[in-house]
Amino acid sequence: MARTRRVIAGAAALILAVLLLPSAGAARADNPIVQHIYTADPAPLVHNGRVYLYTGHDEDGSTYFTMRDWRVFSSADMVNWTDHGSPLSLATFAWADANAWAGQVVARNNRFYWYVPVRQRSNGQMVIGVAVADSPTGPFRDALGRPLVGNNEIDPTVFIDDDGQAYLYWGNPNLSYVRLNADMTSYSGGVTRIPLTTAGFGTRTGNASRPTLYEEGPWVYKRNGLYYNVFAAECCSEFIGYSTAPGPTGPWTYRGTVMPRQGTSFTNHPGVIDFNGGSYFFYHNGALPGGGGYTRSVAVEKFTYRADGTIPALSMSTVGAPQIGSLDPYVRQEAETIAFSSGVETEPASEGGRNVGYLENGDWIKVKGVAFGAGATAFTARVASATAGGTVELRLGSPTGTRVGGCTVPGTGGWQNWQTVSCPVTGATGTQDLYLRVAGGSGYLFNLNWWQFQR
Ligand code: FUB
Repeated sequence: MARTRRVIAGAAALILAVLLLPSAGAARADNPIVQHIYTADPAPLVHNGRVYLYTGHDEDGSTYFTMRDWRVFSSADMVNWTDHGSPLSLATFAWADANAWAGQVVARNNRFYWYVPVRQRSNGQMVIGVAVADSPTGPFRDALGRPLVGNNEIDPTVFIDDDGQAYLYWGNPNLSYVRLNADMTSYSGGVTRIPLTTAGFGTRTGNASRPTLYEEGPWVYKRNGLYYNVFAAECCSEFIGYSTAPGPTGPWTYRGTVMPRQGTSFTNHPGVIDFNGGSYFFYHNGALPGGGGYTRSVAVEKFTYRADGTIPALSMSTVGAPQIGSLDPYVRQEAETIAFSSGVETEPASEGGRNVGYLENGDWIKVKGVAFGAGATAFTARVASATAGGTVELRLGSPTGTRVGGCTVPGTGGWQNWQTVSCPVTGATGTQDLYLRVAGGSGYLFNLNWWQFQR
């Protein structure tokens, strides 16, 4: 079968946009977090020293919220993100037929529960489904074989209080919640609607049916004894506002703007975590080439709460969050661990996990903050090629930076026929941004599964 390639419109414009960004090393773009597909509706989860970032997936060229699956990425340093693919899709829910929209994952009982809004086939209404997995990267399975709850509204957020009581909130245009049972897949009591008062959620003018700023996308959490509800406000376009409360069910007090209307997406969607001593705000915009309201991209900013617990107003940036620590090149690294890239795609690898593929001459992967220390002497990579192969060039600082090595990749007889190649390295010392640059003839050259340097 012919090898096909999903092409994000304007890939050439992406390269141009990246080249036009500020050139100081620290200011090089790391937002949006994912460059090879459009992502939306970020839902970060901290687990075992990593951030797992669950997202929706806007289809290329979409002119509506055409979304069929969800995606997972993870990072230990907030800049190099590993693509774990799609462990949950509409196909997981036999009773759903469309709208894989904004969800959230929570961990409990050594399991991971993913609450998502989808359209129920039988009546065309939006409902909330729940999938469960034994690992944060799945695979996820339908926990119930039916919706958990439904009132034709969207955007679940889930929160487990210190006393073990879990709450599931959701809604647009209303805001409702249920008390989840300890099994996380059933609830006790009925659906409670949170009063949308202007004191609680701010005042919207000119829309009699929606008197408050609350629109959709709630993200509820607790920090230092204070309960937060960060949400998409007004429409359209949306900004991000937030409210606080002394308890999980209110009463809520509107606190102001977290992120003003920015970017080229008319929606935005919050996800907030504390990780490794820092606080991080995830959101989406239309920053990729071809990007917009239906072709969005997830990004992140680091921030600091004020002493009284309020959140300062944040701006979208192309810089993103600072790196936590550095990346060790002397242990095996997945090729799909990427700070920024141009021209690459990822796909399932026959050896497990994913590989980077559809690589053509000039494509590159940036891996940020690679700690070479006293110096690397060699580079090893797991490669495959159904054509004549090419060269994986090792460059520092930029795609055209100092070349410290280059491994020849032979034809291996197939895109999933894997071989290990090695080559010498000179001049890779200290901590550097590493660029794996693809060189060769025309067409697709080779695939890359993993790589590792030797001292
Ligand atoms: O991604 C589809 C919908 O757009 C989400 O459910 C909303 O929060 C908005 O981001």
